[in-house]
Amino acid sequence: MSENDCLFCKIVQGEVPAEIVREGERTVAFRDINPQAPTHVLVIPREHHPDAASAAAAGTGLVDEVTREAHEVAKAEGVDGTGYRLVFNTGSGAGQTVFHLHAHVLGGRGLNWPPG
Ligand code: D5M
Repeated sequence: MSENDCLFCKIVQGEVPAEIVREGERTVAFRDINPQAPTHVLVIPREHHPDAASAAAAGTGLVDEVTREAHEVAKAEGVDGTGYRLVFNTGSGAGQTVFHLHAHVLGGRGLNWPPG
């Protein structure tokens, strides 16, 4: 999918509404539309990268920043103490449906392992 018709680029640009919980210079965090846990927030870079691997390959520290922002979200949501899950679905076989890098921050309930 190109940047032009990327759903999460449209959220960054304010063209698609989202419940934004945190904004950084290079990142935006918003609640998942289909929450799988009491806390389910997506952290994305403003810049378009299809997945975490391609963002990491760019070598600009963006994946680190997404991860730091995810921890700030977990703290703000009060789930850092009990623990939270940070998920980068990568590839359609792993369940990735939106091809703009996003970290799922999941918490607020017991989380099983292995995931489904
Ligand atoms: O995760 C993609 C996630 O994106 C999935 O959990 C639903 C969520 N989603 C899809 N559209 C929206 C909008 N408009 N707002 C908020 N959240 C959204 P993946 O890892 O690609 O399966």
